[in-house]
Amino acid sequence: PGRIWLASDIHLGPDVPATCAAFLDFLGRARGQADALLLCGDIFDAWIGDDLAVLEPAAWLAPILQRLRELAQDTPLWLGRGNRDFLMGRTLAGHLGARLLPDTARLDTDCGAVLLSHGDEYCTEDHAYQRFRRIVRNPTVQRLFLALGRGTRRAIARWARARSMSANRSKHSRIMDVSPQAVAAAYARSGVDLMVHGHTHRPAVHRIEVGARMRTRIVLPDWECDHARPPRGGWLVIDREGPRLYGLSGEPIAG
Ligand code: OKV
Ligand code: MN
Repeated sequence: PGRIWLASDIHLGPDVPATCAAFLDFLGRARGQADALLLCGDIFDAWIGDDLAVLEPAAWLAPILQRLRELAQDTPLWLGRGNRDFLMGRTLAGHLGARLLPDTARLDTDCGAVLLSHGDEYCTEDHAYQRFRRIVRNPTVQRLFLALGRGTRRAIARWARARSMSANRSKHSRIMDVSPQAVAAAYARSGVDLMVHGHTHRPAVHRIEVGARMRTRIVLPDWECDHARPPRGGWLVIDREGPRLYGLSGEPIAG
């Protein structure tokens, strides 16, 4: 209830200072105008453990955590895990004064029920990715990973990134998008008319008929301010007036 702001796929990291700056800017706007801020995954381009980030945050990360903490003091902040920052956990949430979103959340908004998730669970055609996802989301595997030292975790992360980059080069773009069947199944299961997710980096407002009902699927934009001309990014506002997408400087985006 109230005015909800949602953003996803910001992919913050040490190599994208302009994106980090744009995100800090966004947090400043959200603090004055949002009744709640929901970050729907891949906020960070990599996350190898809350312990490292909270105990000894890197120079690029410290101001981001600081601003998130400040915002959470007067604006409810919800953190959703993505396919990259799936290791974000209760230590980070506690440190920020934020709450963790479940993988799929059914939100009660001023324009009805909304099904919210990161979106990678709908990419069911990408079998290699779904296999990776099952392995790294296994609690035992995660416990083992988190028991490793910082250097070893970093080395594994570097290796995983290199492997994934070379694998993605040979994947057809249809395979990297959501599966229409998976989306239809989620509508049927949940009964909602509005679904919001990120992950695919294909921002859009899709209107489709499922089970003789018009449904809307809003794909949140990814953020890229360091190499992209013009810079990309934005967020979704949901309130009594319905869902609306905004660009990085707060300008409305058609949809
Ligand atoms: C996140 C992705 C790297 C995709 C590894 C167990 C295991 C966790 C991890 C390592 C990698 C997260 C934590 C990262 C997502 C990539 C490359 C591709 C497709 C293990 C638990 F199994 F190796 F022991 N990781 N990092 N990818 O660098 O943030 O989502 S990461
Ligand atoms: Mn993603």
